[in-house]
Amino acid sequence: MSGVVTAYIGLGSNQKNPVGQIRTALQELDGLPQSQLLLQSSLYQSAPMGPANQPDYINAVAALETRLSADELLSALQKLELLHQRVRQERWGPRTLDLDLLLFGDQSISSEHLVVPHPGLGERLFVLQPLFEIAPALVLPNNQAVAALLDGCSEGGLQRLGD
Ligand code: A4P
Ligand code: MG
Repeated sequence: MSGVVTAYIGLGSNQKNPVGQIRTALQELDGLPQSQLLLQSSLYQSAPMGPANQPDYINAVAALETRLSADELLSALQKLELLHQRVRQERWGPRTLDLDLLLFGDQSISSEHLVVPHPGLGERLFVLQPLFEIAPALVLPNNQAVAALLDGCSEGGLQRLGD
């Protein structure tokens, strides 16, 4: 069995009631086996990256303390996505729930089905801002500081939602 690791997970949704999707998903993360939700960021709203003809996204980042392996955690995240996609079948909307494994302790992983740190992490304001909110001093395995990445991020606007 592996030791305890702090993993950071990016949550995103732009289906109808995305705020509800994200709030539910945060509770579900806390309910994962051998895992405990340590911190959750505020919720943030932004225009879609990619095709513009879809609703705005709601994003957040969570810190999860876990004894699962990275592969086990990825499988668990994919099961949660499926759980939410079942709800989506009844409605329209491009994306009910996207869960990205952003960081897994200080590990760098590059396998066929898992790349950590998540490749989009450094460029996406909707990931960097909530990550910085809960882990302002965090440094990536390649020694890049999240604060520096955020400073250098040129991506467009992000709105923090009130509680
Ligand atoms: N995979 C590899 N590494 C990872 C990792 N670190 N975490 C593999 C999660 N998955 C990882 O993922 C496809 C495959 O990536 C998985 O089978 C896994 O083995 P997916 O989530 O099913 O695919 P996707 O979500 O359709 O693609 P992708 O590239 O994850 O989409 P993105 O990049 O997440 O983009 N705009 C705003 N404002 N906010 C958003 O959150 N999200 C997207 C989706 C587009 N525009 C957005 C947002
Ligand atoms: Mg994804």
